[in-house]
Amino acid sequence: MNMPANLPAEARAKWIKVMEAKSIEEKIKALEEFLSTVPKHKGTENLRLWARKRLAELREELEERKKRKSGKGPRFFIEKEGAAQIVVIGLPNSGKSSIVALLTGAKTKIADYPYTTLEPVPGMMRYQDVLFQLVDTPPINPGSSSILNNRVIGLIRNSDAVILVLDASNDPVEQFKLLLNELSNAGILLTKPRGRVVIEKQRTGKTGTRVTLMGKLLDCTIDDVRKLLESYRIYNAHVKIYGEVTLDDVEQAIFESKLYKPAVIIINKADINLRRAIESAKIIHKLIPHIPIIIASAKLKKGFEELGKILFKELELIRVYTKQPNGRISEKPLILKKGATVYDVAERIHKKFLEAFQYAKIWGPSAKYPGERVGLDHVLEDGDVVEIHARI
Ligand SMILES: Nc1nc2c(ncn2[C@@H]2O[C@H](COP(=O)(O)OP(=O)(O)OP(=O)(O)O)[C@@H](O)[C@H]2O)c(=O)[nH]1
Ligand SMILES: [Mg+2]
Repeated sequence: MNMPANLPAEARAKWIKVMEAKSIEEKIKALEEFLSTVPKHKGTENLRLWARKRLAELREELEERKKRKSGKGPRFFIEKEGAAQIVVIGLPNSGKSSIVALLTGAKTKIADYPYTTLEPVPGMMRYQDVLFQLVDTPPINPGSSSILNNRVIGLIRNSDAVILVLDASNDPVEQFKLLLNELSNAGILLTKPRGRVVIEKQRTGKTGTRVTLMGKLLDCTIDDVRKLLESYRIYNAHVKIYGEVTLDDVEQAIFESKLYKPAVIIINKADINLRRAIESAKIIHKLIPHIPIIIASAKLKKGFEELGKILFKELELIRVYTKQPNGRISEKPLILKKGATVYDVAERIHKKFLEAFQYAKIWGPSAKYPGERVGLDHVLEDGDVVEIHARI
């Protein structure tokens, strides 16, 4: 969604109410009021579209909650388990359930007709010593704002990554475009933005707005950022800028409208039309070069060998093994984000390790030599062993 820069003051003021809403009911009411103050012209078309979609999502979420409270209806929220939650999406009958069942053993219904799956079904998939949670989902019905579509979008928003399942017996390129369009309408990006803006609103104290530059602003100054926030009546906030960011990006961050999710494409049913699968992979690769593509067949159980490794890489994870002085190395790794430091490990083990921290010893890829002594800000790599020494 591109936010029009010339939104009237009244609409901006209403937006604050949306941001400050604490309950879903409040948010719905505030969003309705906001929408009624947005002038109707071409420049605000995307914004109005987005706001209406968000409203539909919120209303459904409210319905869901009511049903859940009364014990009726399916749950459309899956509790996260394992190293990451990966939602498997696709058009009807593409083989999503077959793939999730094959890779996780989950008991999910498979049948030769569309709309077999009506509720999300989770299962665990193993990659070396890492477990990923795959979630089978109902099919996406392109171009409709059906309840199921909104629910799948909701699942994606809450997930760590998506797998797009395309059907080689159909037209995979067309399916990919339809899915991509559906996601982008819902504000979900599969392409990593150049930069990232985090806005932490502070409710208490009159500290003013602080801007921290971890990256750079491309077309504006820190002062412009502050002024923009003030035009939305945000006076107390901490704005963090990562990577390369424009003033537009800051405005979109105010509206919390875009979400990036790492993605992997599976072109399934390659047993039916391998040539088309390969041709389509080439075309899709040209469209979006950075998304990995797997050509596979759930029926023949072939082509999924690299999936775990690819997911691990796309999710930008590392495994770190802990060890007590003179003790054994833990069997289970800690799963951390790339760029994590000894600080993150100490914090994960126990807060007291942070307070009493003296030094850490490191073995593995990030160590200059086995048993290197390092401090809290040492950046770790996949496969490191960490031994923390603390005054305890
Ligand atoms: N030939 C072939 N058939 C497959 C393959 N994967 C799945 N199928 C068949 O395709 C049909 C649909 O499979 P499902 O796994 O139910 O597909 P789905 O995407 O979950 O379908 P919905 O839940 O309705 O969206 C079933 O008849 C499967 O047996 C494959 O790799 N090759
Ligand atoms: Mg299914």
